[in-house]
Amino acid sequence: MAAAPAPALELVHRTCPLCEAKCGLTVEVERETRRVHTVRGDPQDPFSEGYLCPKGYGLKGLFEDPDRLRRPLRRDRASGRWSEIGWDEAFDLVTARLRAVRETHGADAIAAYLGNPTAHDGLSAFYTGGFLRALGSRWRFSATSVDQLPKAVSSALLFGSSGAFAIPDVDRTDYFLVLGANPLASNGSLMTAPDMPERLRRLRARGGKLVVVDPRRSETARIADRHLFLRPGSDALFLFALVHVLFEEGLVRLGALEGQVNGVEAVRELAREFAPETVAAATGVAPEAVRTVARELAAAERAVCYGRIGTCTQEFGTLASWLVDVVNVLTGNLDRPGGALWPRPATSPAHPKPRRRGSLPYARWRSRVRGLPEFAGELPVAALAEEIDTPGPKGEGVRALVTLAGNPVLSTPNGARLAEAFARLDFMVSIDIYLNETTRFADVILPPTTHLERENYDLVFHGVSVRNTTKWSQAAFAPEPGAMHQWDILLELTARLGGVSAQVVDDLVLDHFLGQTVGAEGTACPDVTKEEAKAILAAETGARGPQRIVDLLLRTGPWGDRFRGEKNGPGGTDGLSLAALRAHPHGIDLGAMEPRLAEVVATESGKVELAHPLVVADVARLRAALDARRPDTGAGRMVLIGRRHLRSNNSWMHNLPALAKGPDRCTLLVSPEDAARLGLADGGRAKVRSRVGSVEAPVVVSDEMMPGVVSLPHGFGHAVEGVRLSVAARHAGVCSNLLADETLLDALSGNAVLNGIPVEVSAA
Ligand SMILES: Nc1nc2c(c(=O)[nH]1)N[C@H]1C(S)=C(S)[C@@H](COP(=O)(O)OP(=O)(O)OC[C@H]3O[C@@H](n4cnc5c(=O)[nH]c(N)nc54)[C@H](O)[C@@H]3O)O[C@H]1N2
Ligand SMILES: Nc1nc2c(c(=O)[nH]1)N[C@H]1C(S)=C(S)[C@@H](COP(=O)(O)OP(=O)(O)OC[C@H]3O[C@@H](n4cnc5c(=O)[nH]c(N)nc54)[C@H](O)[C@@H]3O)O[C@H]1N2
Ligand code: SF4
Ligand SMILES: [Mo]
Repeated sequence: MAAAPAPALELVHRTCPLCEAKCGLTVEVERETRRVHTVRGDPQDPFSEGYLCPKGYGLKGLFEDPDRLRRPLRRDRASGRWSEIGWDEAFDLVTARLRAVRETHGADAIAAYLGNPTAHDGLSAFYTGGFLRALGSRWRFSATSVDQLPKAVSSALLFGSSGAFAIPDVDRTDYFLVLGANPLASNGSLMTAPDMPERLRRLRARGGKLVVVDPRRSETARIADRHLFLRPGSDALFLFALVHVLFEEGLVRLGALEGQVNGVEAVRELAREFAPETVAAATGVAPEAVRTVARELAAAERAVCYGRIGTCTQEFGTLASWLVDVVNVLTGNLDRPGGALWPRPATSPAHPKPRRRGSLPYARWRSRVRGLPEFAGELPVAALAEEIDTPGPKGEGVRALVTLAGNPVLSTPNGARLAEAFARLDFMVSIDIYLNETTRFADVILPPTTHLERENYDLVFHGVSVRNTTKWSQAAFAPEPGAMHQWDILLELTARLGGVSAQVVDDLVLDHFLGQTVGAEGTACPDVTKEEAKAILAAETGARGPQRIVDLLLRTGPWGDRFRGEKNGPGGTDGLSLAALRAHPHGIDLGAMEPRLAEVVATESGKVELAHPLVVADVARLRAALDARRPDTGAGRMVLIGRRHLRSNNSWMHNLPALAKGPDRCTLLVSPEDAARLGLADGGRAKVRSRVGSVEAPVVVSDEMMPGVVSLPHGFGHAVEGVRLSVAARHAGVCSNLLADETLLDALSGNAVLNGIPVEVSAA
């Protein structure tokens, strides 16, 4: 008997869209039957060299997940029932309702919230700005203000640009000082570097040192040369003490930065009062340990200080983020190989001239209820609930909401208040792939295609990568009939809100990028007219959609073919274009980061501004907190921090059986001292209370916790009415953001405090 013909397996190469590491994946698929055989790390990817984590494999589960939404849904408010509707009907309904709110109450009655996955969908990113402009509201929120906002603010103050994140050169450094990051669980953030375990192993193998400062002996701390316990929220004090020692012991060496930096003396003055001995009680770090780290940093040939979530989502997030870069400047490690550098994405301008900015995009408007400052066009999400549930005397306030790839009910502070506020909205639309804790309040859910059905190009994370590379992600499958890409959804909504055709909007978006890249002096291609460029793009890439914009940016970028077949590629090879990327499906290596300070710094003076007045003013707040920070562990008073697990991704991958299985991960970690003092037993249950809420969680007693600090991961809490998450519901956990207090902020940036939340802990 003849064997049945083996199914035709095809290999699809793409970049994993799930976290910032951006691993190259090879997906083995059977196109005809739309089956995913397996997902593997791609050994030929020049950046990730075959690495992947369990979440990468999760793309298979995500594609197959029966709970994942595939058609627009409409909720009947009376019955609470959901029904599938067609796209046209959905778009009509959404535009009519949003317009009605805008006409009656003004554009600011509509708020928008953008979640984390928007950063990973490069092709739809081109259309988000236009969509937000079509909404016309200044009430824009995003996951930025529960994440990297303090780093964006400090980078804007130091370097004149909120996107100018200096990235640790982990592959070449000799001394890696890590505060508030756990790359062995998170795989790195604002430091795109696939296979952090191997990179850190190599660092140590070449004689380098890894030092981790964290209130928990994290997975990363466990493999470090030294781990220092630090009281949550006291990083700015610790870093000021480091700076103090650098000055006191004459260890400051600007090196090549000499003449490029203003404010060194001002920083010396500010640091004077923060001696290691002065801050020790507040930080919990022994003065001698601070001095040792300062001396080692200064002595290392190449060293870098790096801070992430733990240094951002806390009371002094901006000061801590600023001090991280201050330390790099004072030790001469900014803009130097092995220190912190700025990557050069293939889609960035070929001849960047920093755009000097007169004024900072800060506090140009403020939130209505609490007067919180806008930054770069956004308000802090900690203000969202009150903007809905506290109407003004004339009925002012938010009445309609758009969420795009976000789950703020689980991800932002005081989720309970936010959920109540969402239930009061006149209208809500969510562009999302799940009916979850947030989208259950929507009137309409518009689900885009899932990752394996779309092509992708990474626009964000090439800009924070420890190495310059470029790669086009292939789609594994055509979209299911009747499915829409996220960019197409945004385009259609923009067009309908503006009363024009989608093609008109699409061409406007392209035109915006053409204006920046061709046909004028100072652009990459002064001798290529817009019309010529548009015609070439239409012929080679298509007459609509985001692919042609990627093609344009690649051709006009540092390695681009300039529309003239120029050999600007690495090593004098053919210049980049989308076609060139398609011909290299594993990606192209573009080399290590290189110094480029003059291209990046966009301050008025053209120099790094070490002592911006806003930062200097905020130091008074730090000083005032110094005394208040002595550990007070009486009567069960503790502070809460979060943590991440390799198999979990914020709030939304708990519905995939392969990832969700295994022991309960939503546990409260408690130090043995605290457990004994509070009468908590390993395996028992604890009640954790904060000003805004309380939850119960299973206790794990562990000496990895600093006494006085407990840890609960975020992103859980799936046991709520009305969600369609059958797997997640069985591993529901509790939501740590029911404890996060929306009134606790990093005052300067408005970022939420998610680490260092005062709580009371008792046996349940
Ligand atoms: N306590 C505490 N809270 C935290 C943090 C913490 O450390 N501690 N971390 C914070 C951080 S760093 C972040 S980034 C935020 C994240 O906050 P959010 O972005 O609000 O939350 P996510 O959990 O990432 O939810 C992503 C949403 O997008 C949907 N989704 C996934 N892929 C797609 C897609 O391709 N298109 C669309 N349209 N939807 C999609 C998912 O179903 C889900 O609803 O959480 C923050 N919250
Ligand atoms: N597996 C997995 N990977 C992820 C994510 C995920 O949810 N799961 N989320 C992704 C996202 S959106 C982001 S932004 C990144 C975040 O990437 P990371 O910043 O590496 O995130 P965490 O693993 O939360 O590490 C934060 C560390 O800060 C410590 N910490 C808490 N408070 C303080 C403090 O006050 N001071 C100091 N010094 N340390 C403190 C915590 O104990 C923890 O070890 O991860 C990304 N990658
Ligand atoms: S570390 Fe995991 S989730 Fe992150 S990009 Fe790689 S495979 Fe994807
Ligand atoms: Mo994040």
